[in-house]
Amino acid sequence: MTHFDTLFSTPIEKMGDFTFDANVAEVFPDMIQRSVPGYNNIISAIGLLTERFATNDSTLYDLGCSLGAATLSMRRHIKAKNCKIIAVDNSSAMIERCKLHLSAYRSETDVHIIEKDIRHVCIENASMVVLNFTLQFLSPEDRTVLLQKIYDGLKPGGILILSEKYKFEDPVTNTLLIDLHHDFKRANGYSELEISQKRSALENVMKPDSLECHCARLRECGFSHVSLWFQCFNFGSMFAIKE
Ligand code: GEK
Repeated sequence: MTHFDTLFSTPIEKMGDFTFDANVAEVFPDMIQRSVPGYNNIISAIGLLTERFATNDSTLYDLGCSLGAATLSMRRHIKAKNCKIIAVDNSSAMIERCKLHLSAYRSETDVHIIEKDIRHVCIENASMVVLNFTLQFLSPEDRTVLLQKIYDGLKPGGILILSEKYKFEDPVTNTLLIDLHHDFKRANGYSELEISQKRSALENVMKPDSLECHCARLRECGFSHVSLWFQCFNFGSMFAIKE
């Protein structure tokens, strides 16, 4: 059953910070598709990248897995033998629903769905790590520490997929891309009130970096091949490959 996202549709007197609670988990598939331009394309491409990058006897990580859309896409496309997937999220509501969601489909690949803070997850023997719109919720210091841990835990030839909302240094570009994102949300049925209330709720919890900042940080961590492979307005996805 589809649950439509109406969480910000009526005036909220005391706007708190956005949290991934049970109300959000319930409407999440509708919310993310109507809010994140290109989300479905990215999920599909994660499958294509899995076919190429998952290697025999390795582990694939989905960090900040929410309901497991990226995990499902990876699981469907693994061609290598004896892989396992570790899907992690620190929202109990998300993890509960993720388990239900994944158990609805049969597969030979082992998936461990873990309720934990991704800052405390050990990454090892990884051929692929996915951070699909999750890094942006960590503090700047934690972002660097996590990316370094991912680099260290990847096998040579392993890949990180990093999807994020971006900010742009040039003010004209930044404003235009934010406006286009809001047009996208309007076209998907969100009202002005929903757009502005969601924006306020996210203000303190999600601070986007620029593409330049992402590239520089990934290179500093040691990644040799870093590229943006998808962009729609101020949202996009990069890959970073360890040599
Ligand atoms: C998808 N990847 O559908 N530790 C663990 N989980 C966290 C943390 C943390 N420190 N911080 C945030 N999260 C998904 C979409 S949503 C993106 C990812 C969005 C989790 C949080 O609970 C939420 O489930 C997820 O990261 C971000 O492909 O809603 O914009």
